[in-house]
This record gives sequence, C-alpha cells and structure tokens, in this order.
Amino acid sequence: MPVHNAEIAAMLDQTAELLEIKGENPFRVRAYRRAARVVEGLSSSIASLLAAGKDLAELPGIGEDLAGKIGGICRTGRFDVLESLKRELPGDLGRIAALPGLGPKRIKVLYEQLGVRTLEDLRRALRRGRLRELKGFGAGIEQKLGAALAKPVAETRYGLPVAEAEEEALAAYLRQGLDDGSVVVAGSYRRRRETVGDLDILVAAPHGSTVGDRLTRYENVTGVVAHGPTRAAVVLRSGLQVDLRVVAPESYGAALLYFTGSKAHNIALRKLAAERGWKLNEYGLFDGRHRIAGATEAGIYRKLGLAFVPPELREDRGEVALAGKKRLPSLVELSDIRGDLHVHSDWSDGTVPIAAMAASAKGRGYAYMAVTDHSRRVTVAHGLDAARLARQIRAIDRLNETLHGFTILKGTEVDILGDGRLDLPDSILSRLDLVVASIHSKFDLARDAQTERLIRAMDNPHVSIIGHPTGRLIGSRDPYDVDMERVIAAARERGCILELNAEPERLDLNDIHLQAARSAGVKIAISTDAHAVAALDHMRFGIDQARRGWLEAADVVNTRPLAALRKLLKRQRNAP
Ligand code: DGT
Ligand code: CA
Ligand code: CA
Ligand code: ZN
Repeated sequence: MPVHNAEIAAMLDQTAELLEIKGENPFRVRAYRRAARVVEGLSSSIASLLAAGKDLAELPGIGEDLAGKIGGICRTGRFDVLESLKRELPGDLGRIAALPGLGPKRIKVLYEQLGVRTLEDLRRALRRGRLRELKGFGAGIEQKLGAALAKPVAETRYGLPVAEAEEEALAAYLRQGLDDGSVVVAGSYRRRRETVGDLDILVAAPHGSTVGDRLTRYENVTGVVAHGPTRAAVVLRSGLQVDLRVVAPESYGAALLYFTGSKAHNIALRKLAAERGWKLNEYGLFDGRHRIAGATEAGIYRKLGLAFVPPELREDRGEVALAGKKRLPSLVELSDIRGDLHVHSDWSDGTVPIAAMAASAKGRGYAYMAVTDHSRRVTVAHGLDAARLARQIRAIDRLNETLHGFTILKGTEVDILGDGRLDLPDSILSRLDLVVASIHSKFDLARDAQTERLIRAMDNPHVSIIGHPTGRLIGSRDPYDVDMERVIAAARERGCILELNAEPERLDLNDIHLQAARSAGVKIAISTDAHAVAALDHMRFGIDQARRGWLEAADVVNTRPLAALRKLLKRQRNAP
C-alpha cells in the first residue's frame, strides 16, 4: 500500500523535531524540514512519481540521500532513522512539544538537564520549582505550562459546512470502490448538530469488505488511528477524525441507530427494550438469542412501540415519550419555506444590488424576500439613515412593479442602541413592511441590562423580529449574557417574532432556545442574513437547527403565503 505525501511529510517533520531535541546538526534538521515542505507541496503523489520512473533527487531541495530515504518511506511506510530516534528519545516528547512555550530547544534542555521525558516528569519538575533553575526558562513559562497542564485538552469541533465538504468528498470516494454496499454518515452529523466532533461513517457490506483499507488510502488522510477488519479510523488534513465501521446487512439498522446516537437517546431506548425483557445493542434488538429487529431503524422503533424518531430529535429531550404516544412534531422542511426575511444589499454591506438578490430568491421558488440593510449606527456597514432608507423604499416600490409573482418587502435591520432605543425614528419605521432589530454593540452589558435592552426594543410596536437574539459566533464569540426565558416571555406578550439566523456561524437562536420559544408559543423567522447571493443557500442550515428545536411549519412565519405573513407582521404593529 503506497504511503501518502502528507504521511511522508509528517514523518520527515517528526524526524526534524527529534533531531533538534537531540541537539543534532542544525543543517541536517533544516534539510528534513525543507524536504517535508517540498513533499507536502507536490501536486502528484511520490508513489506516482516513482511509478513513472522519476528521480526524486530532481525535486528542489532534495539530494541523493534524502531522495533514497523518501523512496524507502513511500515503499515501506517505515523510516528507520525516525524509528531509532523514537527508541532513543522515548516518552511523551511529542505531546510536550505541543505545549505553549516549548520548542525543540527548550525540550532539549528539559530532557538533558532534568531528565523530562513524559508529561508526568514535566508536572513533577514544575511542582518542585525545578524549571526556574534552567537557563532561558522565565517565570512566565512556568505559569503558562502550569495552566496548560492543569486544564483538560480542549476538544476541537468543526462547523457543519466544513464537515459537509469533507463528508461529501469522502463518501463519494468510498462509494466509487464499493459495488456491494452502501455508505451513510451517522453521529452528530446525521443529527445535524451545529458542530461535530468527528465523522462516524457506516458501510453496510458483507464480511471481508476492503472499504476500511480504501479509507486509509484516501488522499486527504494524514494519519491512521485504527485499522482492522470491521473498523478503521483516520485523521484528515483538516484535523477532522473519521470513524468507519463495516456492518453486516442484518445489523445495519441497529448499527445506524446506535452510531447516530445521541448517547442519551440510545440509553433511553435500551431502557425501554429492557423493560420488555429484550436487549438492544449495535447488532440488533434481541429476545434472548433471537434477533427480533435490526436490519432497519424503522423496524426497531416499531418493535419498541415507537414512532420513527427523526435524527434531529434524538437528544433525549422528551422525544422518546412522545414517540410512544405517536405525537412527535411534524418537523419543518426546506420546501415549506416561502421567503427570506433578512437579506442585505449593496446599499449597506451586501455585495450585490437588491435586484440580483431578489432574482436569486425568486429562482429558489420563494414568493418574497425582505431587504433589511443596516441602519446608520453600524457605520462599518454603510448603514442607512432615514433619508437613504426613504430613497430605498422608493427604489423597491419601483422594482416591485417589474416583478411578477414575487414581492420585495421593505425592511431594515435597525440597530438596538445601548439603552434599547432604536437607531431610526418611528416616522420611517412605520413606512416599512417589517423591522428586524438587532444588537451589534456593547456585547458585555450585565445580564439584567442586556435583557432589559432587548425587551425595550420589543416595546417598540414597529419591531417585527429580533435578529440573531444572542449574538454568538460559533467558535469565536460567546453569546452575550441575556435571560432567554424573560426574552421569550416578553416576545410572547408583545407578539414579537424571534429570529433563527441560518448563517452557519450563528445559528442563533440555538436548538434549546427554539424548543423553549416554541413551547411558549413564540413564532420564529428562519432567515439567512445573506450578504451575497450564494449565502441564500444557508437556509438549509437554519432548517436543520429548526428541526433540532422541534419546530413545525406552523411555528415558522416564513412558511406563510405573503398575505398571511403580512397579517402576522401587522399584528405586531397593533400590539400595545
Ligand atoms: P460528536 O462526535 O462529539 O459530535 O458527537 P457524536 O454524537 O457523533 O458522538 P460520537 O462520535 O462519540 O459517537 C457516535 C455515536 O455512538 C453517539 O452519538 C452514540 C454512540 N455512542 C458512542 N459511545 C457510546 C456509549 O458509550 N454508549 C452509547 N449508548 N452510545 C454510544
Ligand atoms: Ca461523531
Ligand atoms: Ca465517533
Ligand atoms: Zn446583524
């Protein structure tokens, strides 16, 4: 089995690192590092170059000696230089090198002067204050290392768009070599969680399938974590891990159910099975040694007396009990959506004219789209003041005359000021079809003040929708501190709509808040907040999150035909 370029590069890098720790000739260290970069950057695989009879020594920066070594790694998957270095420098030096402030030079000092080879050695040395005796180790490093060693390793999670791109390419690759089975993704990805920890892929194939081997040969693989007859696990270039399991057809449904999870949902099902004296596991539903279901998920749910639970609901948040009463919500679907209520144009920070956004929205089969450019306070986004907004209203009126079977709604995304007042006067807001009000500043107000600020904005009867209600950016900005229970109650009292912003970095409200809003009877607008034509596609991420929040079409205002939507928006206006 030929070895991937990325694996070869990783071995060369690791060799350089260990040589450096050992204090080897810096020239030699650099040569390995440079070779790693060259191999990594090649457009064809080393294996194919060798197969074509190419001399690797002709590659830039690679001499005869390294060319021979790289050829050997490619053919055997092993590198004797690296292996003897690992024998010489055992322990956790690799993991130690990943700690903040520790490069090969300092690790070498730790190793030579204190005998540190494992994380435990390092902890002990820190506790005894040995580090500060060393040259080049200040108090700052001691502190940083102490903190890093104390906290558990943070789990990296990947947003759905990244996971999707990886999954689609990988599944297509696996399917190509598979004439006797099927490939499906389970885990949090199938439940459409906003982020995933890894990809769990199931292949239904007869015993002896080589699909696991095929996974390890995938071009984006940088490391193989496990490799056996029914399971393989690899790490992709992006860092995302893939778990692949090969399951027999008669267990396929049971395996899909098990590996889709969530763990909490699985446990609830297993308990139900146990109450009937049965046993549920990843191989099937068993009465004694007799398999009574397992080929399909639906068959297992049926035997357990449950309605089929859509994967988005499998979080043990009440779905098992409702499935038992056959009263699960009928979840909203992308095809229910008739329009987008939060869209930007080049009047503020969008990239294209209103007409282009409208044409694209119409092409998606929508009946309406609201233009909601920023208000003036958001200066970085060329926010509109009342005069420019009045001009935009006239421009949209003219555009609407040219459109048939499609309506552009006149709106704004008005900024909520620090005290809850709005950034545009009522005299202009009253002329709009809808008003989205959002917070874009002062994210750090105390909980009470932030909550009051949002509620005060909703007090304005012109406000139809609160945009991205918690302001979070997944992975980069925490939500601001608000009492969501109070916000939801206030929205209900005022007949105000809350947004589910479908931008995959936002997905705001989240699933838990959506479920709470729904049970309080608050209506939701699923909106893309698109600043460009392509971003109108993000609606489907909003639908995923909406389904996780138990929403039905009736809970979502932009499933309504225009006339009914207008009534919902108007009701806000008449509220006290
Ligand atoms: P993730 O990867 O962190 O986004 O979340 P999941 O849900 O994909 O979790 P993962 O990849 O650790 O495991 C995939 C599924 O396998 C999980 O949803 C349920 C099942 N599973 C894993 N460990 C256990 C377990 O200890 N007990 C049970 N009942 N199920 C488990
Ligand atoms: Ca997973
Ligand atoms: Ca997994
Ligand atoms: Zn906004």
